[in-house]
Amino acid sequence: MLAIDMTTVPTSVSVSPAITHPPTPSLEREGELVRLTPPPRATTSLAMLKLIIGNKAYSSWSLRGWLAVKQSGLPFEEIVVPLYDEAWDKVREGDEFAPSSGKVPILWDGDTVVWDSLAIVDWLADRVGREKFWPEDDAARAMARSMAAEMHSGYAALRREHGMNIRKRYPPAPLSAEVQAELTRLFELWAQARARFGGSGDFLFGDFGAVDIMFAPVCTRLVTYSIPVPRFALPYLQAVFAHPYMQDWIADAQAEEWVIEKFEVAPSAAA
Ligand SMILES: N[C@@H](CCC(=O)N[C@@H](CS)C(=O)NCC(=O)O)C(=O)O
Repeated sequence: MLAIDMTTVPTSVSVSPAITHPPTPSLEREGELVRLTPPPRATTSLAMLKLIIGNKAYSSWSLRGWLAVKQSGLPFEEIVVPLYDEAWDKVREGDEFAPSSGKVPILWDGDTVVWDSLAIVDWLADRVGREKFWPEDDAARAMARSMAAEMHSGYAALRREHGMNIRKRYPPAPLSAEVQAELTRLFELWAQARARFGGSGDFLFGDFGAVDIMFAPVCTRLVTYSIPVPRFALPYLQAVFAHPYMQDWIADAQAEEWVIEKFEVAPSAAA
């Protein structure tokens, strides 16, 4: 992991390795040199991916982006930027943050940028093959895509009231009606996915993929806040936590020294 402090965050896009191209055919026309084809552009595939993320302890969207890049199998440089510290406002104004308007995760693929976790999943699926992220079966894939999108746009109360905090364990506490309703919906979808498409695999659609990536921070919240989980979901949670990528992320989160006080507040006090 490359954890860097704010002063070393690059403020400009990294330069791709030098690439040599075959000469472009050209012709003379009335003394003017005219190119027959535009000069070939450097393909993004030759530059190493660069992923900018926030604190591993707290940044749930960063976890999704990071898992997606890991799942792609592509080599990448990882830049961890501590959120909301004294340098944050300045750092998020930097060139590399501009496309996302200062939010993480941001994936630079050469001179191409993708931000927003679900877009990053899709970009990488296009790059390395859909099968690494999405089920092959049409009905399964339709449900998987819907669930991933629903996670991305929904479960607002759960996200608001139970922020991700990998390092923390709170005792069980009453849940708001909104959160309870969202969890009912969530477990219903998990149960359907497992029953219809889980097969012999450990994850929602069998193999680890985009849907598990999108729900990974929910899994950590369930543990952090000691939220009761239906029996069928326990093996799924265990599989998510046992996944090597999750193990790596959690170890890094535990080792992080940054503390964001506003995210260290017990949910009852926060409500
Ligand atoms: N919809 C975006 C959400 C990105 C997001 O809100 N990231 C948070 C960190 S978890 C962030 O950058 N917050 C900093 C800020 O809003 O100033 C995604 O899917 O990536």
